[in-house]
Amino acid sequence: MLDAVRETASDIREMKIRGAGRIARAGAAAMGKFAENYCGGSLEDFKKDLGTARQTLLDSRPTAVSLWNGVQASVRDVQNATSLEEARDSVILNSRAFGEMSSNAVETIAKIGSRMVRKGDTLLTHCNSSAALGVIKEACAQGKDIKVYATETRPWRQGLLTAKELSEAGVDVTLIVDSAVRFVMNKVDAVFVGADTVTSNGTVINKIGTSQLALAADEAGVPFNVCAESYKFSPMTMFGETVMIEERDHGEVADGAALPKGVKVYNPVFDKTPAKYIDAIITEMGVLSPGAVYEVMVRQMGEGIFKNGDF
Ligand code: RUB
Repeated sequence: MLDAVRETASDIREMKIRGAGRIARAGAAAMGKFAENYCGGSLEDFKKDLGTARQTLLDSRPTAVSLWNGVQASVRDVQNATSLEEARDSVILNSRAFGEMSSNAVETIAKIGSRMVRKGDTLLTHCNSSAALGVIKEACAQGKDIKVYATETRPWRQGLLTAKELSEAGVDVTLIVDSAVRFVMNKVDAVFVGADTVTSNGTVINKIGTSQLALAADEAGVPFNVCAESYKFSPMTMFGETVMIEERDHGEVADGAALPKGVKVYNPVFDKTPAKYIDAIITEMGVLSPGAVYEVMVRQMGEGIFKNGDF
């Protein structure tokens, strides 16, 4: 029964499924499928096995809170279920609802964000974010005649996926190496990137190098916009938890043969951009300033969360 969940977790770990929104939807869908195929005995057994499925998915990649939120949304009503059937149905329905909400949120962000793009603008994006690319493709579809610089995004080179996707959508796209960002920034009118996690103080965690884009944008006076569905907001950070930055294998940076003897490799794959460098966080609820994230989180979770100092 756990095989399908393990397969999804492995696809996420190996980045066959990647990007914070996609892994959240895949995680929620895997929970739904697990419930659908469950043929164990009691409600108690189901809760135990569901807990294992949940943890298997959460252990796949540590940084994007979207995965946690997707999995959590799927299981949230199980504690109130009085029968196995009720518990299973709630997981199936909640996982579907999360998937739909997530896809709709990306579409809404595309519409909202595209209004922030002017005719003839040159944009810059980093990595491969469906939310940010949604904005860019929508602006292009509106005939805004935009140009886009896409960073290569070492070491995994997600920028190639971005360049392909934008080119296929008819966008005038130019690929640059990551170290060219500061040099090209004076040709750029606005930056649009995605997010894996947004903390309660408005810090954005996204692909390694994002904070360098933000610094260069700040220096050049270029607006730095983050496209993030609200399930990228991390409730844990309200209570002091820090976001774990994933480190991946050194082989992604240089394979064994290319690496001189005795040389170590450090491969953190996300970084943190402080709120002061962010002009706007574009969500499905509208455009927020980073300083508004805390209030939105409180509203989303309800004031009751403060009773126990926990979420
Ligand atoms: C992907 C990445 C993306 C965010 C947002 O990193 O950093 O910018 O996940 O993506 P990786 P989206 O390739 O390591 O998963 O907007 O699609 O959720």
